Amino acid sequence: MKPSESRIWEPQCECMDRAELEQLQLERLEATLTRVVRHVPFYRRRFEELGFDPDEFRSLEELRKLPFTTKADLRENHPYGLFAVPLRDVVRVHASSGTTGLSTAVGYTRNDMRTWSTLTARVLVAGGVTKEDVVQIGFDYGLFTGAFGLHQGAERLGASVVPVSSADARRQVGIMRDYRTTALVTTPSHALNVADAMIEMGVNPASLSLRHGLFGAEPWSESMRKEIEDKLEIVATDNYGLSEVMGPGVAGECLERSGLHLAEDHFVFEVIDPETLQPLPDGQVGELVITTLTKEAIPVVRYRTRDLTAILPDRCACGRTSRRMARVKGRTDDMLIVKGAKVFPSEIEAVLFEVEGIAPHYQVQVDREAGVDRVTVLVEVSESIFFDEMKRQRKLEETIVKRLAAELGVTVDVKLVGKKTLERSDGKARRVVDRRPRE
Ligand code: DLL
Repeated sequence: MKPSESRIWEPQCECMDRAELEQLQLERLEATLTRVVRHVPFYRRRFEELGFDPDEFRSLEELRKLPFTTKADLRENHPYGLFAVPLRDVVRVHASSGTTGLSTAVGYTRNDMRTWSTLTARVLVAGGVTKEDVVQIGFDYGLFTGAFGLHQGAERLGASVVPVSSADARRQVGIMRDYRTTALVTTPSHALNVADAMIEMGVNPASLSLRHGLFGAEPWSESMRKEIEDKLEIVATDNYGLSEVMGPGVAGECLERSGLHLAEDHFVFEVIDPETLQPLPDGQVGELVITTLTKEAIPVVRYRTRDLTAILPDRCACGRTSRRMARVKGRTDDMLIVKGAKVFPSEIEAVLFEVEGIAPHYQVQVDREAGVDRVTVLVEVSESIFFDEMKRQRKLEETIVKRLAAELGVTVDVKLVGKKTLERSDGKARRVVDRRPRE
């Protein structure tokens, strides 16, 4: 048996025959649509306007006729306006992290909690975690769904959970060493901070028990994965989710690491063109749209995630039959238009990790001068380079500018800054600082 074959938490669901899965999706979708029409005035109104009757719903394709739900809809109905159950049936409330403004409340019934921990357990198992593992959770415990979500999944599968929360990187290293942590769960940017702290503290990764890293909650690049894996001497997997539909557990990589398996028995996934709003075929990058199939407290229909990805067409070698999505490229609202070209911070990141002599910490600043957007990439460099002669600094700057121009198709400004000048985050990294005046 290949090692990956034994790493499936719920084979009866994750390896389901496709026709059977689609039938299950259809049944669950009908139930969800009936439930929202009955219990959520927002959906009732919208469906009535359309003359849509859930009882006449016959095929998954018909979902495309329904309107999208957006972040603005959630905001207008904050905190409990979109809940389909009374608050007495809600056992937990969390919130989206508010990356792009006000965060919005989400709730879970007892059944939702059960589903959630099952799905995060799937992600953990797919990433190599077993009940023998000691799982260190480095996400912030609070309204953010990351810590509680993965914590519950790890407990569910019987692993030993160390709920450190989003402590400073050195503290994470100390605990990792003392508690013999075998799996680290956090954001990729925090994982890199932990790796750097480990080097500074003179801790040899080979002396630790750490083997797996499950990272998510923010975009990261393949080059960043390599950097983290090399520094921490682990296997790192990517996992994705968003609080509006549940939190972590929506999708996660298996050890094949060729795309994130989608929990299709609990959600319907579509990819649309964010401008025309038309569905895109598998393989094409567009905005991910998610409909919940089993959520009781706050079901959502065609939620526009603003995350850019593609559904991968082929089957994975691991044995799961679920489709996968490509690593998230970024959010539609993170996209910068530089001299007419579309640029994502993750593309900048991928280049930076390949340039020798720079610490891979960066920030993208956007200003507007005389009506034109100006992008400056701040890059941290090692002390030796920063205090080195100007000539060497210039040369490095030029190399980065050239490499970025080759990749992005436009020239952006690059500024080298000293080590640790850029803000470090214990949670999601703030990669873009937008200083353009608000319109
Ligand atoms: O970040 C849920 C989560 C927690 C996922 C822990 C994975 C691990 P929110 O705070 O609501 O929920 O933020 C959701 O974060 O729409 C994406 O833009 C981004 N995001 C989440 N996971 C990834 C990922 C959690 N693996 C928003 N890659 C989403 C890229 C991600 N972006």
